[in-house]
Amino acid sequence: MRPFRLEASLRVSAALLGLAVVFPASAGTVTGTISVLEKDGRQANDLGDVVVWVDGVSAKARPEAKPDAAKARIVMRAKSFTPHVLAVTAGSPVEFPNDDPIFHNAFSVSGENRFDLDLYKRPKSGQWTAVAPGIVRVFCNIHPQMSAIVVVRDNPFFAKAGADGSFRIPGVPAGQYTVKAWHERGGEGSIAVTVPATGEVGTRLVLDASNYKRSGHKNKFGKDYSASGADKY
Ligand SMILES: [Cu+2]
Repeated sequence: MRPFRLEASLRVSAALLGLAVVFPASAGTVTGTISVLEKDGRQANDLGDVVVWVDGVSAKARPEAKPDAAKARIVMRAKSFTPHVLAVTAGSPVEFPNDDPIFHNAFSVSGENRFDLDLYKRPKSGQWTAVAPGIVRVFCNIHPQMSAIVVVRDNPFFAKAGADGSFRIPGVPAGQYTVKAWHERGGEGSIAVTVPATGEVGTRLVLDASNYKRSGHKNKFGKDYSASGADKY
């Protein structure tokens, strides 16, 4: 009876806090810091674009598990996607409102998450629903400089790092997992962790961006962006 009561009391607490996540009775917090080292050994200045996740948690991915998942959005403004990096669970809708008075498009050719929202301008918005776990690279078919990344996960245990590289993922069911971190230039890194039944486990990961080479991308037809294309809109 005792474990049931404990769980029941946690459910009530979660309900009182307005949280959609029902933490299991035995759950710990994964916390830590991610570093991304650039060519000259200095720290990257966009650590807030690092996504950290706990791999292999059997808890089902539920779009409602993250309180803000239903409102996930990437705004097109001043010929740029903001935020540049977003993390959601598979099945979550992502809105792409255009805040510019000119046409933009959002498309991806990233595997199962391929999509194309066509052309629209302010105040219209488009929506895409994340399909499969993975890294989704989003571009605009008119402006080659516009890019965003959506990290799609199969469980709700993920976080974006803070500007200082710190992160915190609460409510992870106790057990042994791999924690992974991903950054656009630093790539993916991973480390094994044992999540305790209560309390925290600290971890630290360093991603190496020193070998990163910037490369261009094709438009949604798999062709090079033409200089004249942008003039049409
Ligand atoms: Cu555009």
